[in-house]
Amino acid sequence: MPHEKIIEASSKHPKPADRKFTYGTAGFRMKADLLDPVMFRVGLVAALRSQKLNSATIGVMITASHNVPADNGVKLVDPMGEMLEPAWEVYSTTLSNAATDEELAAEYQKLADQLKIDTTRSAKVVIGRDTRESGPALLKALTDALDAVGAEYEDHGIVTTPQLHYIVRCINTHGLYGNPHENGYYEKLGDAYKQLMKAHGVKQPTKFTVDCANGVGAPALHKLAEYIGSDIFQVEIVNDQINEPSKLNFQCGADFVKTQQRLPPASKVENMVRCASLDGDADRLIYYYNDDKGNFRLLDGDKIATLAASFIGGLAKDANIDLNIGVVQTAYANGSSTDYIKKILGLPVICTPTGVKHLHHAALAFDVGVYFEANGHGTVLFSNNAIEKIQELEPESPGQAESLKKLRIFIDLINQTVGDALSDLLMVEVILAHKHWGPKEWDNNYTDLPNRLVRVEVTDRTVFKTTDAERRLIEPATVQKKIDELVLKYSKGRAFARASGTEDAVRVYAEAATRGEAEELARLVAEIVAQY
Ligand code: 16G
Ligand code: MG
Repeated sequence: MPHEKIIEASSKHPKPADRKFTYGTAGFRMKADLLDPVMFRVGLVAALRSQKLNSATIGVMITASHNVPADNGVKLVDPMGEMLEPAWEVYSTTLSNAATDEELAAEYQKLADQLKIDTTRSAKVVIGRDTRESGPALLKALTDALDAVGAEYEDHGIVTTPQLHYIVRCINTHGLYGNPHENGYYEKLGDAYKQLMKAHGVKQPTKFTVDCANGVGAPALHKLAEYIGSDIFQVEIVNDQINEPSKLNFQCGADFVKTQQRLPPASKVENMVRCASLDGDADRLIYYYNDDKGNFRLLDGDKIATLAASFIGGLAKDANIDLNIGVVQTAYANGSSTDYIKKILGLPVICTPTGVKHLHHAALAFDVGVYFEANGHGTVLFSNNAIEKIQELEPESPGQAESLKKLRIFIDLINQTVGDALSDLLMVEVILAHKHWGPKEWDNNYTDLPNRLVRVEVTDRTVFKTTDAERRLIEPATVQKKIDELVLKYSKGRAFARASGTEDAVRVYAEAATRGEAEELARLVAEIVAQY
């Protein structure tokens, strides 16, 4: 009886009575020493999810991304490498909160009955984890659950989050998407990069520096760089000390650079040298440089999105192929980037709530959907319709043939499952090389409006309810009216407040024509919010 096995196995992973767990924007995430019972329960959910989907393989990624080393987390990956279906986030929350081992077994059965899941059929799960010290013990809690219900599993060890998403898709497409292991990933991306650079005689502009946040992106980037070869990929890797767990995300990583607006201390580079940072699980990328006067300049997710959209648009035009290209952003996108996409690139823009799953979903509406959050999560999705069009078109001139060929390879260069720092990095390098651009030329596409992000502690952040893709508050009742009145006083002013999905706080974003105005607007909106 799986029932008794669940109860017995669960007794080694008891849930503390005073804890309430929630599958949030990025799965479960908390202090690692609290996560043990959650991991066990996630194992049960993963097995049920696989059984529900006719034994398709489900992914489990153990990571806490850019959080401090003492944290950890877990998230589930659906068969095509996409994020878990929202209804199952709720089931995960329910199972994780069952008070006792018996209650857990009962909830498991209740869910199976409710969803008509045949729990005797085979369940398949693949697992990956980041470099955190707590990873192996949490893996054990997970596999204890998988063993209890007789699920088959493969442990892929230390891999980036996007690598695990890639592996899941490869398995479920029976290799059509690529070979289902870490090396298959380097081969697929690396070959596409080599072809786009070498076959076209394009040279990488200069050496550049990548900060790997002392996380899992470091070994992955070393392997990728080795596979590609230093003749066409001249990367200087810093913050790659994964054997010192306390250094993870410390004074480095995409989040550090974005919030501190400065180079990580380890990146000792000359002015005008382009740099990039990954986060702790390598699903987020930002670029930056110090200009000729030594001023820090950020090239964030918005800049990556506009670079990608304009390059793909150009290729499509030269290939004489009609593709409906669109860009998906969130409210955090700088107003200048949105203007640039609409007015200069002439492309449609959709704004969604924060969180990769929302952007990803919206991007599916286009033939080519470019989605990026300003913080650097994002990718480019090519629809089946677009891929067919690109594969089938017969070129009528050498120029058209060349662009078509590049477009075909470009699809393989970009991870289609989820935002991927390494894949995005190769994409940016290819585009800069093709355009013969350094960081300054890229930066010059448009000038960011000065902006400010503030974190506000409130008594209860759940009272803040938003609408219009988080750009407006509907509750508490009078707050939006006050924000509207304030914003009117600032040239190019825009501001919004939203409850964080990952921290117990409300975030306030403001932008305006000058730095002083942006800061003042953010401060005043934060003061309004802080009253609740
Ligand atoms: C999570 C999301 C990220 C979002 C961030 C917002 C994923 C994989 N990650 O890290 O997309 O930008 O949360 O955090 O979806 P916040 O709600 O605390 O502002
Ligand atoms: Mg991450």
